[in-house]
Amino acid sequence: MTWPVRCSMLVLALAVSLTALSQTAPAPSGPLPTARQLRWHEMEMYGLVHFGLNTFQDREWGDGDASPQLFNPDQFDADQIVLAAKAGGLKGLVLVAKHHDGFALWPTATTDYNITRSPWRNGGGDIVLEFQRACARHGLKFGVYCSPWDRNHKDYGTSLYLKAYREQLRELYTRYGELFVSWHDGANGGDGYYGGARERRLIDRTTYYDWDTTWAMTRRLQPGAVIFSDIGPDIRWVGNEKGFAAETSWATFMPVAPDGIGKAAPGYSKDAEAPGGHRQGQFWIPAECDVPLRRGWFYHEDQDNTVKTAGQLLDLYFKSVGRGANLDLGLAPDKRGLLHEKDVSALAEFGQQLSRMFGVNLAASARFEASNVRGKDLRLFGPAQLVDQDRYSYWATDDNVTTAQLTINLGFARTFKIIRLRENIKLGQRIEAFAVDAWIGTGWKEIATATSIGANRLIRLPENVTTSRVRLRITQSPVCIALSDFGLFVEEGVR
Ligand code: FUL
Repeated sequence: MTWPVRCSMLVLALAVSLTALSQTAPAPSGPLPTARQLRWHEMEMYGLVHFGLNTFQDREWGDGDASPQLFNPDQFDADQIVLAAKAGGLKGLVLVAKHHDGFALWPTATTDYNITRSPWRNGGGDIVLEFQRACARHGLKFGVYCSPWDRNHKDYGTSLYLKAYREQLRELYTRYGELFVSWHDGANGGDGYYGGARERRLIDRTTYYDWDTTWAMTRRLQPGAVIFSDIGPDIRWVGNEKGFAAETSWATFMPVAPDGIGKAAPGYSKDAEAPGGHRQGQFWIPAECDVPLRRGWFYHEDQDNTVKTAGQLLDLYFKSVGRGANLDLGLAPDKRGLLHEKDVSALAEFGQQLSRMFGVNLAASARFEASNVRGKDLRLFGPAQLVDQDRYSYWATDDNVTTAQLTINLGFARTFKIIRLRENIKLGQRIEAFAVDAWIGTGWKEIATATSIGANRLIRLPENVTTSRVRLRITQSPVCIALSDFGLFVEEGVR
């Protein structure tokens, strides 16, 4: 080999290894989200529709003995409900296909206690299908909630009921297209009609439902759907029905039984641990914050004045989506089969405020300076990745750099009130603490500190800040940084 050839080969080898070095992404850290969980995180908000015999009885929990003849929503319009949800920024709807009273909103072969026995459309209707089709028409995802507790079923408490319950799920999983979630609540109050027995039936929540077998079926028939329950396996209940996660909330979680020792199960877990999750949790099980738009989950005329205002919804948005969780907002169609006008306008106003607020990122055209960029590779790991709207492109630091700072030069004085950060969660939840400073007068002034970020972290400052320079300091992380988003937003006209 001649000298020039040897030389150029050396240069080539060097170039190749340098490129390889600079292009190495940080190693993932801790539990990681699955593809179906990533899609769920991207949704941020969806709705939970409660509608059924309860609506016609003015009740939250029916006993399971009401006549199907009561169900007759003469103006039912799934499009009206779905469009109202869409205007509110909701990206999907979960329909309660069967609540605890056992009344099935679809023509199921598993029980007579279903919609075919109602006068609505002469028994030929299918509410589940109507919602699924309306969601598809308007670009929303669709999911189902089928209550495990069934106060109508005569076999509730025996293995015969469990067979019927699984068959109900099988029908729902196979007739209504691709579902984004299979939602399972943990309630079981004991008393019920139970085919006329009218008694109290208690089951062992840790064994009776044999969830692992059911969820294996979910995976087989709906591989793209996340499974929600108090404890996951994909999404955990946040532990309250008020719509908020803890200020520090980890997507990582380890289900714990109420006694702290036994096996946890849906309806049998330590709720108090759910709002915050566990930093050292073994699984990626982020929180869903469910809360009704009105006081109750079902429609009650005397609750027309309890519809949350757009301002209240925004507050909940900050305390759920803004803490890395998702918001699941309860919608309650009325006896007509429509969302009440008040609910429709609250949703519309909320949606408008959200799009106004997050429409313009004041940091989008800023000049970023990072104290460290992984492998000095600005193209792959530079701070420009923070404003490209891609949740998975990111600013990263070298492996040994676990604290870093970023200066955001806005060019001229801007006023903002909201700060948004996101991590590239494909690499796990990494950052544990950070601070934000603003250049005020002649120096830096700390304007915010916070902890967990994960899929999303929103900070709503107590007042507007006006500055031309902002500084982000990542102050604690066990591993190098992989931040995907930095945003500054205005809050105006929020009622
Ligand atoms: C709970 C139920 O008991 C409520 O009625 C409602 O459906 C709520 C979303 O889940 O477990």
